[in-house]
This record gives sequence, C-alpha cells and structure tokens, in this order.
Amino acid sequence: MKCLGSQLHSGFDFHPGYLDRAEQEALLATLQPLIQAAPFFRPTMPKTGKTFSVEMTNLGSLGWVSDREGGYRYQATHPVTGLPWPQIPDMLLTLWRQVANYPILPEACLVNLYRVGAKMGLHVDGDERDPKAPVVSVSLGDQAIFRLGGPQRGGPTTSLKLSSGDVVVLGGASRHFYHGIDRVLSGSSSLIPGGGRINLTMRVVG
Ligand code: MD6
Ligand code: FE
Repeated sequence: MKCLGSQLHSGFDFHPGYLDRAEQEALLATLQPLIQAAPFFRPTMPKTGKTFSVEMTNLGSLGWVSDREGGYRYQATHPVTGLPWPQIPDMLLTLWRQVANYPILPEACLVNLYRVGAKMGLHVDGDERDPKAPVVSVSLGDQAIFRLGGPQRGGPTTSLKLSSGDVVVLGGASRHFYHGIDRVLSGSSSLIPGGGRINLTMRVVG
C-alpha cells in the first residue's frame, strides 16, 4: 500500500502490480466471452450528445450508461442488445473482498476500453447512492497517466502512472475526489490483442 503526498489518509490506496502477468491473462480470458455477450458501446454526453473517446460495457446487476436523452445513470440492461449485463466474475469479487474493506459486494463493474487516443476528463464518480462504499479499479494493458485531484474542480492534482495489474481504491474522502485519465501510452503493453487499455471499476450502487 502506498499513499500519495497530499492524499495521505484520504482513503486512497494504490496497489502496484497487484495482479501478476498470469493473473492478468486469466482475467482477460475470463472477460473475453462476457464482452462478446455485452459488446463495447460508445456512450454520449448528456445534453450535447458528444461521444466519449472511451468505449464501455458493464458486468453485474446494474451498469453505468450515458446518452443525450437519459443522461448518466445505472440500468439493468445493455443499451444496444437490451440484454441483462453478464455477472461480475468471481475473480473480481475476490479482489474486491481483498482490497475494498467494505461489507457489501459491488452490483456494478464498468469496463472501459481505451484504444489509441482515448482519454477521460476529470470527473467525480457521483451516480451511486452509497457514499461510504469505495470504488475499486483494476488496470489491464497499456499504461495510463491517472490524475487525482481533491474534492473541488480546479484544485491541485497529482499524476500517477497506472500499469497492467495495478489496483486503485478510492475510499473514504478520496471516493469523491476528481480524477481522470490524461493519456494512454500506446504500445506499452502486449496484454490486449490489438493494443490498448482496459480499466474495470467496481461500485456499490446502493
Ligand atoms: C480509468 N478510472 O482508470 C478511469 N473511477 O480508466 C476511473 O474513472 C476511476 O480509477 C473511480 C475510481 C477509480 C478509478
Ligand atoms: Fe471514475
């Protein structure tokens, strides 16, 4: 466990190399048929309808989606196929039990796919009702520059390079800190066929 300077005792945990290469390959192999059943889609922004550069899908009883008409929300079905999301695999629930330090299991696992040029602007994960539950994030594939700020937009930020197998926990106060992905270092990992980065974020929706 490592804390970052100003985020000390904020509930932010960083576990570099939490999954070794064999575990990363096993997790990716487990994900492949689930992603085939619930293909990546490209969400759009509320109101503007601008498309995200990140492609997304979900696992669990609820999944996070966004579109111009409905805005940010959780729903039980895939917006394109109309089918329920595949279950969160045991491997991920086991990881949650190991690092989340929280008695309730996540209902939602958002799967983000970053191909060349994709990034994610600074945001707070704010669509969940349980404010005490942490968000647990697992990174696979290419390295990414993760930016972590504080509770207010425009405050100081710290950058952190996330590599394949790294796990981040946003708990406590950091649960509501601004964060985003500035860029992905294309070609930095051989894990994902076709290249890119997958990030899994498990959440208790409440
Ligand atoms: C990403 N992660 O790593 C984006 N959210 O691709 C997130 O937005 C995130 O890493 C909540 C908690 C941890 C995270
Ligand atoms: Fe987030």
